[in-house]
Amino acid sequence: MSTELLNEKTVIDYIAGRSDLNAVVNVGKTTVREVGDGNLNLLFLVQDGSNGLAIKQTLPYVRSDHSWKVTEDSIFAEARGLEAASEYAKAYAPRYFGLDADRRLIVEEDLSDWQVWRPNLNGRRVNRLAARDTGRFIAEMAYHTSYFGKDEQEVQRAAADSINPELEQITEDLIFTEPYFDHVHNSWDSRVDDQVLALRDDKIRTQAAKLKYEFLTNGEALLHGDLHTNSIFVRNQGAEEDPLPDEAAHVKIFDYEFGFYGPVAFDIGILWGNFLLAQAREFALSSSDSSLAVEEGNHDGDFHAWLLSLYEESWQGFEQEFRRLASHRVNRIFTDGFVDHWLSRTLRYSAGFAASEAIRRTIGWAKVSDIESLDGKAKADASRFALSAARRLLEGFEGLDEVADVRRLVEGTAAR
Ligand code: SR1
Ligand code: MG
Repeated sequence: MSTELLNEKTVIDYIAGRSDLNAVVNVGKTTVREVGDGNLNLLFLVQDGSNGLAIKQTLPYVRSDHSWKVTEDSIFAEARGLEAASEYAKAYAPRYFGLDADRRLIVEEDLSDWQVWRPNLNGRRVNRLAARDTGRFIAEMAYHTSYFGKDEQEVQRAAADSINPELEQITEDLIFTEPYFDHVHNSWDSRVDDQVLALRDDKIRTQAAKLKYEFLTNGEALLHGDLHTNSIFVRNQGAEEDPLPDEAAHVKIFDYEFGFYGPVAFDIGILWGNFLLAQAREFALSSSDSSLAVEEGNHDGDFHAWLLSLYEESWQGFEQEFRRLASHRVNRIFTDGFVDHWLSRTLRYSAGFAASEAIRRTIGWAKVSDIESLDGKAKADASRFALSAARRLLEGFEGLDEVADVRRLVEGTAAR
């Protein structure tokens, strides 16, 4: 049976009944707005003029398709992820006020003075160091939840406690299977028919299968599980004369409901796949005469160069932080050579997962505004770019040696 869903009125009664929450916001002065735009949750922002809270409650169905039933137990994955991030990557996690298991909801800090990254990317706004800090976040979670930072039995217990099969199934279907077959969830601009049909080639399916198998079988660390640019808050950069200091946290990571023990490369790859989609949009806009092409105050050449630098910035943030933490690793057979080997392998699979994400966001069920908000030729151009770059990554991910290869490969797509 489903849990009773809150609405903008009942949220106030709910907070009034919880002394830990009504100590944070003044119930008599609160306003409540439901602002969720994810597929699986309601999200209420509760503000009293000075303080705020965010309440996230799972829906028993997909928001845009109520006939598609989904477990409400994903709230437990959300809670585990928030708890782990608060412990291991505190600077990058929203403050967590706990889980209400009966109501299938969690309460966290209201971050509405931050901005969601994807709309900023779509609006050609540069967010310095957001990629670096997302890389650091991934490293901190990866180290502390894996055999690098914990002893073997602790990892195995944590992995057993973190199973999330229903939500993993969504990922397995939507990312790793459906785009490579004729499926009712898929749709695309007919101008890229040739590229979509070419994804059904046996060689491409084999590459997609290698990635799906890695996702299914490599339970090495607790993942975020859905680390796209709508799961990342970025921050105002400060005034030119008083910029946000480099050592401040430039991101807060939210929406942990897809979390489980999986390959660290999956989180990096989802992030990179979304950088690739932002690039596809940029490619399409700069080669079209759309009025969106150049926004005031933003030289598109600079923005394009910045976008291309994000693979390296995020990887360096990840690698440096991971190596720093791994100097204290608990498993003494993990030599320096093994750390190097693990990082190289993670880099290659990250590039592969980036391809899987870019493909499914272009032709599969869960599309993104980077491409969907374009129309006509620009949309077709962006789709063509995304599919073409993703195909090159899918075919070549196993041969990549360094992160600059990812940028080169994507840059090469633009020139084709
Ligand atoms: C039914 S859920 C569809 C997609 O939305 C989520 O954000 C995940 O990316 C999932 O694949
Ligand atoms: Mg989400």
